[in-house]
Amino acid sequence: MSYPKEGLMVSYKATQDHFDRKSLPAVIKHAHAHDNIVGGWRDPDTGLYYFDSTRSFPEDSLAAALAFARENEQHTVYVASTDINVKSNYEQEDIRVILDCDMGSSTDDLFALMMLYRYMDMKRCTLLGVIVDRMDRANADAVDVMNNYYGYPDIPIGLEKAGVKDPHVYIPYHNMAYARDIDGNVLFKRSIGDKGEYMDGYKLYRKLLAAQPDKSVTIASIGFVTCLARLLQSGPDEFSPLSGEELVSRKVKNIYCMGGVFGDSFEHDYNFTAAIDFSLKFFELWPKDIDIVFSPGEVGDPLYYSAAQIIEDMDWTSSHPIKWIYEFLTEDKFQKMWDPLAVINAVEGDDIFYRLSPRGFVTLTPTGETIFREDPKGNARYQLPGDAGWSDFVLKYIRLMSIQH
Ligand SMILES: [Ca+2]
Repeated sequence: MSYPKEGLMVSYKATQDHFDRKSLPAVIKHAHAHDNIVGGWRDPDTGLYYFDSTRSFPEDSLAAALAFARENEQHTVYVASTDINVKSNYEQEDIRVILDCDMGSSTDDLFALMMLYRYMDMKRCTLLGVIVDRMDRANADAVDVMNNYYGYPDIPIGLEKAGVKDPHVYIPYHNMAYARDIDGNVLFKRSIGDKGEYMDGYKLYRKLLAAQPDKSVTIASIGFVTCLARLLQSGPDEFSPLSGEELVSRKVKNIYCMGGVFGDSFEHDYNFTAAIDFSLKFFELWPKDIDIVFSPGEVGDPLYYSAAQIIEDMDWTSSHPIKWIYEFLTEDKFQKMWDPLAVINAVEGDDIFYRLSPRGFVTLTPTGETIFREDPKGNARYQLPGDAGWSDFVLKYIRLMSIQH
């Protein structure tokens, strides 16, 4: 007998609920006839060992493992090399997501977007569109590159055209879309050519929301709220007779926002203060009965994804837009994984990954402070920081997504 060192382990439904000496032979018989793997765990509450005949998938085949988990009504996929369990959420319905990002500055936006493509591969969500809330078409072209690279070339992209002037750039990767190899050939494919136009971000919001069922859309906002503020102030147009506020009230289910400072952290919030006039409008006009979950910077602070790990995790290909940035553009030693936390929460729901604060209302001051007032009728909650084990788990989960292909 030996212990598997790697693989995505999923149990067969046929051997479900076997947990005593008497039922063990049936499990072993099934395992012999299938994959020769017996998985198991001990329930600390009952002291019982549960055995299952188990199937192993390569660790870069998460979509196939999850499809098998759903077929077999299994709640988890066990990742042998990193000793983590990934929830299959097999009963969850499709989540319709709009991603709103400040692409072109920090690379965690790219990882958040990558997670959404991987969730789509796993049939966990539908990405309706990507809004780039930072001006400059190169940033939208970078999203176009990502759409094409990950096999979703038709996902619509909107671009902010009257937003924040020259916000700070942390890593100048906006030219990634035009990268060339040493022979001068363009490295990454795009759908929208140099002469193509991007729809204004708030307009694309209006178009996408108008076409969706009521209360069905989840927004993951991981940059500035420029386009959201303009959406909320917009009037009727060719896409909808509703005002922006009415459209949001009618169509949006909830929003997950990377930003805010709560609890013990004193770190300055970037996303809201960098676009403060837009942020104040957003906080004023966002409907008070639509849930908003904040992901404060301190929750993602311990999640260091190092440049060496990024390059290693993407060694399955010689040409990758995120890896290219770390190979050729930046000396940065790591990127903190702030933005993926809002996306993970948006797709996986509120009960899986996080502890959330009680409900309340959040207001924003003109200096960018987020003030939380507890109230059971409030629409706002925020993620609470996890312990070291939690941070380790989430980083392993994001890294597992990086190796999928
Ligand atoms: Ca961001």
